[in-house]
Formats: sequence, C-alpha cells, structure tokens
Amino acid sequence: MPERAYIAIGSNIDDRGAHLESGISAVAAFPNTCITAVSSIYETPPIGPVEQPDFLNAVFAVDTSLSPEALLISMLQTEKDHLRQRNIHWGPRTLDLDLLLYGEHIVESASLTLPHPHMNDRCFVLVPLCEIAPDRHHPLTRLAFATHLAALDCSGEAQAVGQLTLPATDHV
Ligand code: PH2
Ligand code: MG
Ligand code: MG
Repeated sequence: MPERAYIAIGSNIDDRGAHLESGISAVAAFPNTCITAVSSIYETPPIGPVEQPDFLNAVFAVDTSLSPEALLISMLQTEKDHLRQRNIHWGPRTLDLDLLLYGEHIVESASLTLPHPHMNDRCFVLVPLCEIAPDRHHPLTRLAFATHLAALDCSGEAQAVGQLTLPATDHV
C-alpha cells in the first residue's frame, strides 16, 4: 500500500520559482510516486543565523510506494541535480527538499528523523502545510497541524505569492 508523505520545498537563490517547479517535477518522476496536492508558493523571510535572501517555500503531498529511506535518497539526489552546495550550514540554497511526514511513521535513524523535528516551529512549513492538510494530526503530539499553527505568530512570515503547477505523474 502506498503511503502519503508530505515534503517541504524551498529556494532562495537565482530563479527561485523555476527551482520549485523543477524540484516538484523531479519528485513527480520518482518511481511509484505521484503528487496529490500542492500548496501555494509563499515568500518567507530567512529563519536562522545566516543573513541571506528571502525564500520561496511550499509544501506538497505525495502518495508513494518508496520506503522513507528510498524517498529521502531520491530527494537528496534531486537537490544535487540542482547544484545544491552544502558548504554553509543553514545557508542559501537553490533547492531544499525536506521530508516532513511519511504516513504516521516515527523514525529516529542516523539519516532520517520523522516527523521532521522542527516542523511545528516554522511558519514557512506550517502555513503551506495547513493549506493542504489542516486536519491532519502530528504523529507524536496527536494535535492537528491547524492547532500547531494557531500557537505560532506567523504575521508577516509567509506571504502567498503564486501557485505551483501540479505535475502529471504515473499511477502508483
Ligand atoms: N530553510 C532553512 C533555514 N531558514 N528560512 C526560510 N524562510 N525558509 C526555509 O526554507 C529555510 C529558512 C534551512 O533549511
Ligand atoms: Mg530545510
Ligand atoms: Mg534540507
């Protein structure tokens, strides 16, 4: 049975919108994976210690028969294909793909932590996630993501600026 996973996508270098479009198209081409929902595109101020340009962020859902590890490996390869440089921790990036949720799975391994450990703290994740899955529950807190979002002050933190196109995919 395929599982529904949620992926956060971001870019803050060069043509940010083009990176989001080609990143999501690359995920749509993963084997046994189809995109089932995409949020709006949000412009967000950079969070973290490094001064850098504003991001475009979005969240999308996939139904996939890939394991969490196989999905993650394909996502990291997609980042590399977009010439992602990993020289500055939390620094600017052409394409960032973060696995937020994989069904209800709870994973704590060297390569992967699920659910994503910071997802409930970040407006640039929760605002787009709640656009497509407000009633979904966090696997550890058991609270709806809309409840987590209500606990944050996201005013000025995520401005909808456009739409992603939903790429056509193979059937799972
Ligand atoms: N990603 C980071 C660090 N800071 N800030 C915003 N607004 N959006 C991001 O995607 C982001 C960030 C590390 O992955
Ligand atoms: Mg990230
Ligand atoms: Mg990342």
